[in-house]
Amino acid sequence: APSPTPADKFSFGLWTVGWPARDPFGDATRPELDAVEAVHRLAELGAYGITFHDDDLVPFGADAATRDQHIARFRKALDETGLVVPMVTTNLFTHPVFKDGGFTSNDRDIRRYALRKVLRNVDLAAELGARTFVMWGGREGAEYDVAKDVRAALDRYREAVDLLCQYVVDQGYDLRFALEPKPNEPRGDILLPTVGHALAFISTLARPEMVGLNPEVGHEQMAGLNFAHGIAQALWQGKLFHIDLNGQRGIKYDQDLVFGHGDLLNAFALVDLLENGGPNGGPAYDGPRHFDYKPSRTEDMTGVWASAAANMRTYLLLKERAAAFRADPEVAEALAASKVTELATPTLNPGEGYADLLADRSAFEEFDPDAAGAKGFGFVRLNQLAVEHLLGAR
Ligand code: GLT
Ligand code: MN
Ligand code: MN
Ligand code: MN
Repeated sequence: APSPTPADKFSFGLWTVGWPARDPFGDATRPELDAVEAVHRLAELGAYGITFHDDDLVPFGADAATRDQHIARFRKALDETGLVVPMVTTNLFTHPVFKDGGFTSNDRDIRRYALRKVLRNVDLAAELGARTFVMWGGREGAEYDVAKDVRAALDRYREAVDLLCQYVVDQGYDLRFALEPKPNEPRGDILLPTVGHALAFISTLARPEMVGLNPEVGHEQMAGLNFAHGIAQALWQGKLFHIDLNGQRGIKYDQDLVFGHGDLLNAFALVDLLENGGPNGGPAYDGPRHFDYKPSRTEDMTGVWASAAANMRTYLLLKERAAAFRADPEVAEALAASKVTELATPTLNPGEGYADLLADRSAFEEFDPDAAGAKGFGFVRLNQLAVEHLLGAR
């Protein structure tokens, strides 16, 4: 595969390569990474963007002068490397004050404080030219059903998102919000647990057009869901504003592995969807290919940079394999034989309504369901062709 270049639009969270690998059971295994070094190393590896939480860049509670200093050195590194900041997000989960959530904490003063923290960071996002503002509500949830009025919590969630949209409109910022679903961890149950829940929530907002999704591979897979299907629906509804790529092996804790180091076949389908848009062609997504992974705790700093490169290389390899799959005449023939392409044909004829359908004897009276039911679709053969392309055997 070719080496990554900024044209590939690969971006990384500062908290990913910067994770010192502290987990609930063990201490950090790596030193803190300076944000300026992260910018330089990622640029050298061929990334185009870097993203951050307010508290990744400026320590929580720092005074205004310290904050300005941190932002200034970060900006200088961006200018030196040409790296951009396509997305910014706010940490509403680390400090103890957010232990019952930010926007949906039972404590009203904490909710007001959370809104102020986000508003301040929205200004910074706009100042740095970010076009997407991600909101992962990791602490918005509960462990105990009787301890959270979920309907009131959703009212407060909506109140928060509506206020933030109003602020962006009034300031004239070119910024959209992307909600990131996750089913659990760190809370026992998180609100807006899946792509589907979040899409339904967005439809109730005052300005639904300003709010979309930032789905993460592992988060949907933690719920046993098909990530490529979730992304297809988000695209179908015009809601794929951003994406968090990583790897996850089944229903367990959030692994945040390198992209492709989990369900590789689903990763293949995902890259094919993003790049080729499915059987009828055309790129489906042109936003950042953002990696939200954690370099495993077993790795030293050499391993951190190797894993960062691995995310991009795996994506490009899958892109190459997906292109070969789409270009293979036998695949085209198998897709047609499996009627994959026939699904794009509307079920009714142009102008046809139920009266015409009811009058069409071939659709029912003369239709032979037993004969149709006896015919195979050939999906296994088609999938094997995908596996062989993925394995480099074709
Ligand atoms: C945190 C979380 C990620 C989110 C980040 C954005 S924070 O690391 O685990 O999935 O994308 O808030
Ligand atoms: Mn995750
Ligand atoms: Mn994470
Ligand atoms: Mn994420």
